[in-house]
Amino acid sequence: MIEKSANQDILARYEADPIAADRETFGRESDPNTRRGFLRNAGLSTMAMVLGGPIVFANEMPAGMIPALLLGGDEEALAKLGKDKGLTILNDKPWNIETPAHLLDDEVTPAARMFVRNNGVIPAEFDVANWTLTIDGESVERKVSFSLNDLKTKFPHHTYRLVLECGGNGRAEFDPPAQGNQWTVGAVQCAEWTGVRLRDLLEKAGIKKNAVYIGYYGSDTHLSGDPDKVVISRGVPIRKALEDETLVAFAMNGKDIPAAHGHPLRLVIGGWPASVSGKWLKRISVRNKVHDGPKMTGDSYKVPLIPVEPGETVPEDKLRIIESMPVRSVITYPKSGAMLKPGQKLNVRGHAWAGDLHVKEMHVSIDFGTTWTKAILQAPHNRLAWQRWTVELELPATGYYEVWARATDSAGVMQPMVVPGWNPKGYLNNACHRIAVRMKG
Ligand SMILES: Nc1nc2c(c(=O)[nH]1)N[C@H]1C(S)=C(S)[C@@H](COP(=O)(O)O)O[C@H]1N2
Ligand SMILES: [Mo]
Repeated sequence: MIEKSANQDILARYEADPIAADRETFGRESDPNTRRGFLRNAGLSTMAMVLGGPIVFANEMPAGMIPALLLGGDEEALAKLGKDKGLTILNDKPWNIETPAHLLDDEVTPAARMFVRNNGVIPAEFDVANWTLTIDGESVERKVSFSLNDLKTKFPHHTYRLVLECGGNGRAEFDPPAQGNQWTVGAVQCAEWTGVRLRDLLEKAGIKKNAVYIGYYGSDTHLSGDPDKVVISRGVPIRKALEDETLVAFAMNGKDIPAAHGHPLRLVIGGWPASVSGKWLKRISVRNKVHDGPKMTGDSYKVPLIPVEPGETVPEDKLRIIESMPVRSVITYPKSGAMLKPGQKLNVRGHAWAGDLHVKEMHVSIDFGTTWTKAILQAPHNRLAWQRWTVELELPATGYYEVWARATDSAGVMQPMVVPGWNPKGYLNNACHRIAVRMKG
């Protein structure tokens, strides 16, 4: 019999910090790259107790491998993170979870259906009572700190629905493939965030004339376990930081922000790669130059200035930082593969968004892009929120169809029907989303 509480405890420890849990359980006094030789110690008996018997071939077990008994199925892991069982786990160290298109149908994305993109480990605990946000940097008149209570009580509250889309959404379609999470279409969400304007906080610190950029710092831990190593620290030019919709948020969808999404405080910046929306927010630096934290430099979140050959190596000075995200849409109903009865109308709907712009028109095609039908498109709930579109179609005969969806932004730019410009890190694939629909007699 497995001791349930011990099992849960070990699971919780592995979830919070797999590397530390592994070290705690097995010890690490011999070769750091293999467990060979130290399973004699106390770690072995602890693990044997949890597993209900000794690991017979313990000496052959690779380092860092969690015994399969301790791994739930995807559903179990998803449930523990408060996620809908239909989501797709792309990686569990760190957690990266994608939402299938048909689960993005809600107007406001519920927490259970929000994709998760972590670069490091979710903080193990949150000292909410003593949580502070510090504003500092070369370009502030004075360094200031706020408690959560200060933020909630001393500044006006604002609520916006904001599209947060990972810069790598759609990466899975690039050829040759780009390294990183193989997102398809579901690394996007539009939740409702409540907080204070970053602008109001920056004004308290006093923004110097030479301010160029802001950079955030969160409290997640680096995968290496090194407490001094920053996981990710990105930011935006000061003009974007000062926009009305740029929030330091303490609530999401009317509740506390969930652990995976930045509890208890998060920077939220709609329309730009979601990597600029720093989770578990502790500090914002106002910089006198383009922020240079981890994942701002090198080739992170950058695309070639001019088109390149697929597979080409692009030098850093030929890359630009991604700012506003390109126009895109997703079909959220029906689910791909839907089966209709003869004569049944096909109702299709989804969302469309366009970075800092808005979506002007939405079209769908059932003949591989030969002809297009205009969809009904709603105005956004607020600037930088996605827009609902709906359309009713008639299928001329029984058989197999594909529905393609194409949005046009307020500057007249349309989504491409095929994968756009290849780039080394696989960003900004905004090709039309397509689903399969069948009609059978
Ligand atoms: N502190 C911190 N903030 C972060 C990240 C992170 O790993 N650590 N990931 C970023 C990236 S790359 C994305 S796409 C979004 C994902 O937000 P979500 O997990 O709430 O969907 O958070 C961003 N903010
Ligand atoms: Mo991302």
